[in-house]
Amino acid sequence: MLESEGFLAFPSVNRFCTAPSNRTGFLCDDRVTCIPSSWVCDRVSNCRNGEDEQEKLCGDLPHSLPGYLVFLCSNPRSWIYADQRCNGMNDCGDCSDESGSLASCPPCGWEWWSCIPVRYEYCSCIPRRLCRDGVQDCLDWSDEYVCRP
Ligand SMILES: [Ca+2]
Ligand SMILES: [Ca+2]
Ligand SMILES: [Ca+2]
Repeated sequence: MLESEGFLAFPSVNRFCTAPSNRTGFLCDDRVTCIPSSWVCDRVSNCRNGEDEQEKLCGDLPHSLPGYLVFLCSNPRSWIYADQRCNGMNDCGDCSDESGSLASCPPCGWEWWSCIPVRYEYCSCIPRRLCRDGVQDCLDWSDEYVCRP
């Protein structure tokens, strides 16, 4: 359990934290700032001292990252950041981060409409703002004829 939570990379510090919108995050050295997982190793310093971009973390992605920041897609060659799991977007490319048993996401929230999307970027629901916008987003056209924005 300790290894999977990243204690090996940070023997003395547990940097797990919860970023805004309930996303899995990374705690900066100031012990207050919690940045979303996907801001780690994105080549932009988000922590004051740049500790989110240090070589020890980013040298061998994703293995150099603590496990809680990483979600492994069902395709063994693909991985995403933990905060990209269950965010409605098809980040793995095969929807294993949204509709797979690995991800075990809750059902689409009220701001989403459940259907089979026609666009690759969504998996099992589309954002409600796409309802009645004059463009087909669901295979069955329910976004244009049933859904209310
Ligand atoms: Ca960063
Ligand atoms: Ca996703
Ligand atoms: Ca639409």
